[in-house]
Amino acid sequence: ESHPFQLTRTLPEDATGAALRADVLNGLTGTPKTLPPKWFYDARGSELFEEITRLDEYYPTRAEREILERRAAEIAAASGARTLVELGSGSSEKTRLLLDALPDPLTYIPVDVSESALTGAARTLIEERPKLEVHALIADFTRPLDLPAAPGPRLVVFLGGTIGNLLPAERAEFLASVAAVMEPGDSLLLGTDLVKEESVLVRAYDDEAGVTAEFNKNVLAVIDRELGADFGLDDFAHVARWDAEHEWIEMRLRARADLTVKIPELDLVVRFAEGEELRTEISAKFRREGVRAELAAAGLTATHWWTDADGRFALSLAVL
Ligand code: AVJ
Repeated sequence: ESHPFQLTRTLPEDATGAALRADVLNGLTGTPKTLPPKWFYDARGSELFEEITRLDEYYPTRAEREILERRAAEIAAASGARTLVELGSGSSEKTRLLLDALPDPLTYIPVDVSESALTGAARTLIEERPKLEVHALIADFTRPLDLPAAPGPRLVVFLGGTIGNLLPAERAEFLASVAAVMEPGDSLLLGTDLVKEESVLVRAYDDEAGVTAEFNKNVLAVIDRELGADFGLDDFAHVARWDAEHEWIEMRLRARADLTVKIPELDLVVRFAEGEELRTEISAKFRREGVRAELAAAGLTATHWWTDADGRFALSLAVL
C-alpha cells in the first residue's frame, strides 16, 4: 500500500516557542543586540516577504527564477536525480521548475520548520502530479538532518540565497551537515546572491514603498505577540547597510529614543539608548571563488556555475 504523502516531524511541538525564547533572551541581553532572521516569518512576515519578491528593487528572486527557467533541464540531467530534497522549501514556487524537469518516478522531500507551508504546497503538487511521492519533513535545516530513506541519486537544493543569512562559521557547519547526509552520486544545488554595486544592494533591502521596513519590524510584532512584549514598532527605524569588509547587507532596527521594553514571558526588561541599533539580519553576497572554496571546505566539488544574464545571482551544482 503506498501513501503519496507522508509528514514527519523531527521537531517537538513546542520547539519553536522554546527556541524563540532562547534566541530573544540571548540576542537582547548581548552586546550589540541581535535577533536571528528566522523569526521574521510568521504568517504576516511570510506574506511581506512574498511582497518583497515582487518589488522592482528586489532582484534576487527574479534572477534566480531566470536561471532555473533556463537551466532546469541541464540541472536535472547533471544530477540524474530520483529524489529532490529541498531545504527551507517555503512556498516551493521555484522548485516547480525543477520538479517539472525531473522524470517519474520522483520523490520530493521538502524540509521546513513551518508545517502549514509544507502541507499547503505538498497537497497542490500531489494533485497535479499523482505519481509524485512526497515526504515532507518538519525540521530545522540548520541542525544536522535526519533524512527519510529515499531513492538515489538525490539532489539537495537550497535556493533563494538564504545561505547568506548565516555567518561564515554557521555556513561552514551547515554545508558540512549537508555533505554528511549526501552519498556518492548525490548533488547539491545552492543559490547565492552575488556581490554588486552598493547602491543596487542597499535599494534591494530598503525599498521605496517601505515593504522591507515593515518586514524588518515584523520581528518585533512576533515577539510582542508570542512573548507578551511591548515593543512599539514606530519606536524603531529600518536600517539597511552594506558592510564592505564582510560583503554582507545588514538589516538593523534603530531606536528613535531611549526606550524600555518589557518582555513578561522572559521576566526581562530591555533598555535601548536613543540611536542604538539591533541587528536583525545579515544577507551575505558572494563571489564565485568564495562559493567554490566554502563548498570545498565541506568536502564538496563544484561542477557547475550558472548566473542570470546580468550576473546578479548564481546557482552552483556540487558533488561529494
Ligand atoms: C529570503 C533570506 C533570501 O536575505 O534577501 C529579503 C530575506 N531580507 N529582504 C534575503 C530578505 C530582506 C532574503 N532571503
